[in-house]
Amino acid sequence: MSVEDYLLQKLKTGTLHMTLIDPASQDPSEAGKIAKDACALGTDAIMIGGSTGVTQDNLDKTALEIKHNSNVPSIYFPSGASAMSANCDAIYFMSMVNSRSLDWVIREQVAGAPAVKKLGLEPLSMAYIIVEPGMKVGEVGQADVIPRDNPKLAASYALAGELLGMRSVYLEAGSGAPAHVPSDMISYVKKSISVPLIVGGGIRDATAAREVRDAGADVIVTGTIVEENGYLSRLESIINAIKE
Ligand code: 1GP
Repeated sequence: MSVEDYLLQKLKTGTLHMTLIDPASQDPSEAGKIAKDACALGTDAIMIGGSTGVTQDNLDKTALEIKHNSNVPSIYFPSGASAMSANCDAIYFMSMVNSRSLDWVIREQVAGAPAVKKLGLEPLSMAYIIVEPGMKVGEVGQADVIPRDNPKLAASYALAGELLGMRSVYLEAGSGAPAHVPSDMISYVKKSISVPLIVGGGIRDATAAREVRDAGADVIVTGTIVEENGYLSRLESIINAIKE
């Protein structure tokens, strides 16, 4: 079964959780341990990526350890075309649709497409939308961040992505954001599109995860918490809140 079919099947049972692991944040064996823990707690997929510091070497080694230690698909969440690994099951083939730079809208995709094809990576097409504050990814990606009080603008970007043929939409507040994407924006975007809605950035506890789920997110991504000591109980309460 393709990763996309797996995700679509699982979505029929409720909201999904994905654990984001940044290859630049720990050594590969630690990444494998995090993946194993996250699988045991019920995460639905592992995303691998980060805004800076991902190299061919740390990506290959981290993705391999994750593959050996998990029983869910691993999806590469790239920051550009410079690193690509066949050790991942799929790749978010994504465009930062609100970037001011053509690099992140299409040029990196042009540079990376032949390697995706050659490696046989399954592409999961996605419109990536950066919401205020945007954090590092908003800065690096030169995003025209969506103001937090403008859900209509977010929905227009999301719908434009869907109409261009993109098969999912990601609302991103930025890793480590002090607040997640506002609930009214999530609801407004969810009502405007018919493809799965992924939400991430700044979701740090069960209350926030529940709020994001209830607002209409189909997939909730958490990253930073697994980089902190004693992440197990926190990750467990977030995944339980999403699945309850
Ligand atoms: C970043 O949305 C993800 O791309 C995860 O964000 O690190 O804040 O959980 P956090």
